[in-house]
Amino acid sequence: MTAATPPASICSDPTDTLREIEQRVLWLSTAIVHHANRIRPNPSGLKVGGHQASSASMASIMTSLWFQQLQSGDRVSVKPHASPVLHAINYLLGQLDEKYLTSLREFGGLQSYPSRSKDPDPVDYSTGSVGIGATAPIWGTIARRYVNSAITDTGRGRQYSLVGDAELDEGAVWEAVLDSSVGELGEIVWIIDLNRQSLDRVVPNITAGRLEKMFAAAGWQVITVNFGKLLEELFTRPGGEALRIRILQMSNPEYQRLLRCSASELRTRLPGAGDTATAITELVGELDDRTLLRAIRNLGGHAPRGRGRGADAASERRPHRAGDRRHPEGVRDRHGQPGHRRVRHRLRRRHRRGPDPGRQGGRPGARPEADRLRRGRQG
Ligand SMILES: Cc1ncc(C[n+]2csc(CCOP(=O)(O)OP(=O)(O)O)c2C)c(N)n1
Ligand SMILES: [Mg+2]
Repeated sequence: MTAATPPASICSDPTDTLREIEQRVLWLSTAIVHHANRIRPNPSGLKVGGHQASSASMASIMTSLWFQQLQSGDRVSVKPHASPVLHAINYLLGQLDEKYLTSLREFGGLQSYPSRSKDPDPVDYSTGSVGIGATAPIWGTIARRYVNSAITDTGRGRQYSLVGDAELDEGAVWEAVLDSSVGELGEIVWIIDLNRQSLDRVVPNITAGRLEKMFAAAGWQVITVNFGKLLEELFTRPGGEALRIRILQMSNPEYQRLLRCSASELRTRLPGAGDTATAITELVGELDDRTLLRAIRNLGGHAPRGRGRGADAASERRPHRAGDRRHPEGVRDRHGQPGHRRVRHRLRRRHRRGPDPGRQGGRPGARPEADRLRRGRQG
């Protein structure tokens, strides 16, 4: 297996360049799974597995992150099912030998899920157990702040969690989101991949609006990047608002079905049966087949400019985005103190109180770190 041939031209528009890279990442991540299941000899006949759709929904986001956004101090926790995307990116960056591309889920090869200890290429966080990967960067942030304030300056950076929408079923996620000390960690950025799928199944009732409200209620800054440039432009035309509402209100299975329609089927199905059907029919009647097929899949998560907008709008003071290295003191918490100092004070208070009893016995189920943070807040 080899990567696609080099681009015929170096594109002057950075968005076009990103698009070229994204296509390679998408192809490679799909091919990594395909090869493991359909090409590699499998004498035992045991199922190999892998999740191509789960990688496809992350290809644009991860391309934008790695090739446009990330800086040296940043760390990323990648949702389990997107491990082929991470390996494809590492390969393109020269950090993974080509021989591994044919080794997904093979003994000694690329792991099913990102693994710091077993994968041969750089992985910031191991994420096999859903929920753990999403929240691990919180501990990474606290650890880095502590090391920076108590031992030596190791630099700063954002801590990204790339989270599957079905990962939000995990209780550990909401325990972390609701913890008020997490609200002071401005480096944290979670990117939720709302692909409406879980374990290759379309989930009928994941509603973006409800999730937005849950994060916002916990004090997080929420930036929703729903649509790409083409759809945004269509929404400004007569019938556009009706189209926007129709897409937002349709069920997940219906939307997924439209992605597999021919242009003529789409013209029949997309308007729906509501009062606005005529307006939507007239609007899509203005579009040629190719534009119509592009429009229905023109979501924000696949549009580099859309993600750029989201990143630019993110605050440095609340989770979702902060901790810019251009600010030497780091992020200020709501008391006006640099956040890392606050963590240091907590740890000092604990030190004066003596060792943590939960840690002494090493009892199963003890959660000394969380307990310590809570006590620190009260003390
Ligand atoms: C604690 C735990 N429970 C269950 C699983 C099995 N599992 C693996 S990925 C996943 C969720 C997949 O859905 P999502 O996060 O939305 O990713 P997508 O496939 O859509 O990319 C689950 C339940 C797991 N890995 N860990
Ligand atoms: Mg999903």
